[in-house]
Amino acid sequence: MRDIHIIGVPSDYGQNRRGVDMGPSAIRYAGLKEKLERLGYDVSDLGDVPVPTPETRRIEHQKLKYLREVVSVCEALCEKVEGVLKGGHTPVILGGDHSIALGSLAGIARAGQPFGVIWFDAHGDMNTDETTPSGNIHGMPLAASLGLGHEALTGIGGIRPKVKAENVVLVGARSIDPEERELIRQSGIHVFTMQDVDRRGMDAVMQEAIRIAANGTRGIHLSLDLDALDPMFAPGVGTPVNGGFTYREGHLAMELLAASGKLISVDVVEVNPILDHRNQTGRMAVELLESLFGKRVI
Ligand code: B3U
Ligand code: MN
Ligand code: MN
Repeated sequence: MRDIHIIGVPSDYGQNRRGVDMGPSAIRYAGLKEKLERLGYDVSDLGDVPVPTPETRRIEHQKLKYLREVVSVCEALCEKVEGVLKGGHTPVILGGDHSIALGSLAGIARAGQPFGVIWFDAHGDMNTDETTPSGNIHGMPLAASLGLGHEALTGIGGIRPKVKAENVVLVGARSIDPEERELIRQSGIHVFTMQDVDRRGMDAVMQEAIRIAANGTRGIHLSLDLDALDPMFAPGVGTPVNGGFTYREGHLAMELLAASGKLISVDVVEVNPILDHRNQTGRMAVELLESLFGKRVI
């Protein structure tokens, strides 16, 4: 069994609501390391990637807020992820907002291509500096990973694009901006909306998602935005959207990914302890990771 290496990324530079910077702490506090060890893994916590203090920084670009800081955090994460993968281990990356996934994907790309991505999210994260309604970079990382948008973002890690659209699957989408919708259509990524999950069921959707992401690749990265879940089960996120996955759908999806044997890395993002209730969302993140790493009833 491959060892697990935990990397924290306490960055909230991709959005303007403070709190997600405490995500890694909340997830660790919910017992991540011990629970993965109980499943039989050797688990090392590599600590956090250095993140500058927001109060010492200012916004320079309204359509790409904190661009400089996002890039430096992602470059540092990229190096760590590349090192963990080249050492033969599995990185478990704790955000932070979703902008950090650019660093995760850059590191994976540097360790070897091609790979596939399953992006669990209520949102598309397919905006660019030209389409963004907010200027928040956490709405852009999937686009940037595909080579779309500002070159400072698409160039992180020195590989552009990091992943091919044909191996990218967005699951759980239910809140997409108008121009973002156009970009998604043109990009050629695969999208399973909540309607698809309702109509076909999580089992069929995930089997298909895994097939697409694994097709011709060396494995799959899961980018898990906790806002994919319904706010009833994950209230501690910055931009909750009603109508998300139930507790059981979330676990089934993780179990199917575990059974596929294709997982190479995972990032868990957007946990915001300030908006949470007694760390419910941090605990949910850990429970989902247990299922992802093979926890079974019998
Ligand atoms: N699509 C919107 C909102 C958003 C994206 N990702 C999150 N929220 N978490 C935007 O600002 O790009
Ligand atoms: Mn997201
Ligand atoms: Mn989201």
